[in-house]
Amino acid sequence: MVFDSTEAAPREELREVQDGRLRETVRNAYENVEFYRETFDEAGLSPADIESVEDLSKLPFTTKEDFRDHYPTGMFAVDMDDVIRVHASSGTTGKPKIVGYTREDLDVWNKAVARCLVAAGVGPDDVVQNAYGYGLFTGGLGLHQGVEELGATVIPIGGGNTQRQVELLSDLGSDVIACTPSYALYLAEVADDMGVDIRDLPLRTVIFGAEPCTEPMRNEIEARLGVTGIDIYGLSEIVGPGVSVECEAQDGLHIWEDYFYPEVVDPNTGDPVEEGEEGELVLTTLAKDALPVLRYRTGDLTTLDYGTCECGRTCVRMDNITGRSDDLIIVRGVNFYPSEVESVVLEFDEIAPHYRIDLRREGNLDRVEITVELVEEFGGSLSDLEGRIQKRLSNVLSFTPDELNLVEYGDIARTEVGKVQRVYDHRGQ
Ligand code: DLL
Repeated sequence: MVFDSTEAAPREELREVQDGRLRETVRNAYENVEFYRETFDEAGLSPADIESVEDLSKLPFTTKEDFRDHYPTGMFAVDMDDVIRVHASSGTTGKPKIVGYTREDLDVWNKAVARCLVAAGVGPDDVVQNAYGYGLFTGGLGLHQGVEELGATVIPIGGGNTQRQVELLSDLGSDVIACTPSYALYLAEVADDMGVDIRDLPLRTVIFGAEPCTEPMRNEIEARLGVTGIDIYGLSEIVGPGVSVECEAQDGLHIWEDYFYPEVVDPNTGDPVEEGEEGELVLTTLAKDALPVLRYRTGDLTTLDYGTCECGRTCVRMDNITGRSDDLIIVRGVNFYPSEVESVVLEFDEIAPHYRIDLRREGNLDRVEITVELVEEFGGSLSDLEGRIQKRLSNVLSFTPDELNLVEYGDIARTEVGKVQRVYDHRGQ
């Protein structure tokens, strides 16, 4: 089942659509956004030089700094009169990135999210509980309008209110819940405390996104809630949720290529990498009027796979994003990603799926402290457990963290709304 036939169109047909839309996008960006006009002029390029997606590599990248430098609306290609909605990225530092949509842009976004829902196995008869935050964050309204576009039922509860979420899952028999992966796990804990077993409820799918979810974490969500976990990806600068999603095969996220053109580049050199090789995802919008974006460096690390998917969709698949190029932690010359710590945390039944990493500097030396939580019913030997966890961490990270704290169940702050923070870097303070 697809929402519209483009998702499974022959690739030559898709390419024609992409090329036509790219030319239109480039023209719009050049004529209406001073930043792009200057960028083209500096590179000695004119819109006529970009005839097809193959010419994209001639263009410089657009970066997060470019958005910051043109805060709040300097990247817009239309007057505010034609913008009917604004949103903002959920960054925790600095100024947020303000993004805007014309009516046509919202229509594209609605359709992109509706495609995602259908790929996730959601149908018009389903009830979708939307636990993404409403407001400037694109998650809430983004998912909401996609559910309406599809003609399914949306419960606009938003983030937080967790006991009420559990009640509604039960009282309205929600088939699907959309939320961050960390919130899905928190929901399971609260349901446990309320004496409700979510696995006995009709809920069958969690559409999670907005933050990384490793495979072990997905398994945990699926087991604790008795659901299929479907990963949805997106970012405000490009549209919001709905850039890509897993289909029921759970084997990569289909990017809606007629709306968003993907490239993967080496994060250090900016050169394209081979298909299947990991690098930074770079996206170009192909159907956005208010905010056309050319070659945007997302910071998210992934690979692309143009192979055929068992679901019949021809749109390329990207791998689940488990890290960002700026997530990389470097301590004492060793590199690691928080997702590697997470994979270890999730291997142990004796600890809960929550952790935090604190980085400190003592003199000239960096220290890594990892804090994990014991499960409520833990009754074993602490020192034995600590030894086993440290051993696994050393194997996976190739160094032994300076400190491993085992704390009581519930001691690590949960996120009720928004994205969870795992890494606290105190080194610059
Ligand atoms: O988080 C949009 C969204 C809302 C996506 C709801 C999915 C569901 P921003 O606030 O602009 O937009 O943050 C975008 O979040 O560059 C990634 O680093 C991260 N991210 C989003 N989805 C995923 C995902 C929304 N499925 C930034 N897996 C992106 C991993 C994700 N990271």
